[in-house]
Amino acid sequence: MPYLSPALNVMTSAARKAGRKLIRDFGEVENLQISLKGPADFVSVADKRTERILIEELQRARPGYPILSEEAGLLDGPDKSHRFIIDPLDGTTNFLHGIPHFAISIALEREGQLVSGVIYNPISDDLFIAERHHGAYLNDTRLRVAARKQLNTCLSATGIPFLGRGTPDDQERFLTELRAVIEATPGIRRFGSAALDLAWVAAGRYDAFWEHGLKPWDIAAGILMVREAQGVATDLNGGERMLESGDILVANEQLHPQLLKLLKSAGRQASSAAPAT
Ligand code: 2AM
Ligand code: CA
Repeated sequence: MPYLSPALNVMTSAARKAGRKLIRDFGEVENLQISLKGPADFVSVADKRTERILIEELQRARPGYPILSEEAGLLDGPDKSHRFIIDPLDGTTNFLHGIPHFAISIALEREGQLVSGVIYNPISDDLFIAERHHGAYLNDTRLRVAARKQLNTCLSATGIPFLGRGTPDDQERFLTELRAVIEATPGIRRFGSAALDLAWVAAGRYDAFWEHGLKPWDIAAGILMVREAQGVATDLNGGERMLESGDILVANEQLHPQLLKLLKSAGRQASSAAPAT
């Protein structure tokens, strides 16, 4: 059975409570697909409502902790040694299109270190949890990253830049990376929820995941999840500044250095091809 610290217990029940609301709202979105206006406004209300439930639950149990949240920004609190980092709905585009692949993500930092994480897909009822030094679990099953060692067997997930996000150079770098990974590996997936991508690497479903320009709430819980499943998580320079830079690569110990080398060399290739400014 997984070890549930008191904080992880609070985070898990907050995620489950908010998840029940998301399930009901998701049913409504499926109905709205056929309306001319579409479900966009409804989804943004659903997103904020889920955030409110999470914040209420977390604040009730841990009133002094600051909370960094996707919609509300930073809600400050007097306890400077802790911070919750939450995403009420990761995979909004999937939710909006009636695709049942999205999650609630909640992380807890203590003294600047990630100590607890929850990623919950309410539709599949997959509850991923991690506690520093106590492992990562999917429901009651302990997680371990996959053992595949070679790039020619490595299934990766990634995120594709969208809605003009990033500069043309960022997009060029991504396309160069994509080409390098396409040439070296048997498959790449883009499922649209960074939190679930990370949880799935922890669960050994994907062998690796990389993306640029993510936000702390997309990845904080997932970083702990992967590490507690014996995986390696770094930024794309091989450093620890994932939350600051928004760039991330996760994989097992054998694949991580191979992918890092591949992606770095693709990044160099893209920047040397870019016209001087
Ligand atoms: P979000 O659903 O909470 O916004 C994947 O690329 C990550 O980028 C997701 O975790 C997603 O988080 C975020 N994202 C924001 N806008 C997106 C879009 N239009 N398409 C795909 N992902 C998007
Ligand atoms: Ca997100």
